[in-house]
Amino acid sequence: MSKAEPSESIDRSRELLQTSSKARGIERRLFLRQGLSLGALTLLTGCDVTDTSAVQGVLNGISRWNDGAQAALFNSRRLMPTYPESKAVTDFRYNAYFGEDLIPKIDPVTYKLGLSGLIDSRTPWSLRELYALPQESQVTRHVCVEGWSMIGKWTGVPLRIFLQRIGADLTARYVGFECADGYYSSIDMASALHPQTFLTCKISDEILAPRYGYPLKLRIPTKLGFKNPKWITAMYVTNRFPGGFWEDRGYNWFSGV
Ligand SMILES: Nc1nc2c(c(=O)[nH]1)N[C@H]1C(S)=C(S)[C@@H](COP(=O)(O)O)O[C@H]1N2
Ligand SMILES: [Mo]
Repeated sequence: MSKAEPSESIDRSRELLQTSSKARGIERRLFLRQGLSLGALTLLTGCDVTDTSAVQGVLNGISRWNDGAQAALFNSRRLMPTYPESKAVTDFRYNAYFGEDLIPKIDPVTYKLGLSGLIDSRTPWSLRELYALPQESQVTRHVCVEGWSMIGKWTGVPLRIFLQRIGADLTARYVGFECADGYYSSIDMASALHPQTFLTCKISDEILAPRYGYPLKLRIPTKLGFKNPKWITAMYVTNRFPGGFWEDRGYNWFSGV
């Protein structure tokens, strides 16, 4: 396939895709992850790959098509591997789109989890109420798209139980999350109901440290790390595609592991 590449324009567009913002880097990684070269994209689409907005349009299209394929292949009963507790790392790596100096400080006394959308009981939940929900633990692997993974132990309520408790419409398409740092993300309902998808309050048997998302973090081992929002302040159920912080910047939305 590389023989057919008009190499000069491809080099130029590679350059364009690599330059400037972090988003450019993401576009390029999206290419590589999906195993597509710019040459292949030219052959597939006939579009001018030196026009980055046209390329981005095609990439978005491919990514959305990929979401549908992944959703169709998703087996809501298939469990991700679990590990013995001895394999769980206690000094877990910190990651966010900002440094540790900007970690949100959340006051446990005034904190409430806001609820909206296709939910019967939309009364906000206090931490005391969240802690009183049935708790389960999981020792699973967290996989970050940036190329590292770690096994950890998280404890919380299965999201399925919480969704049932608040009378969420389980036939709706999406569950969305908003966070204290302005981050946001969303998942499909099948993934939300997966038995290993938890709303967690603890890591390594301790209340989440601020850097790990105090007081509430979604732990969803079937998806990449960036689909595990920390510092959650609100949750909603909707049929309108909600997107996400990195998802709206070029990361594939479904992002199954
Ligand atoms: N609110 C919020 N949640 C977030 C992020 C973020 O920047 N803000 N980063 C995501 C990414 S990319 C990863 S890998 C994990 C990191 O979680 P950890 O710090 O507990 O390892 O959090 C995810 N959840
Ligand atoms: Mo990540």
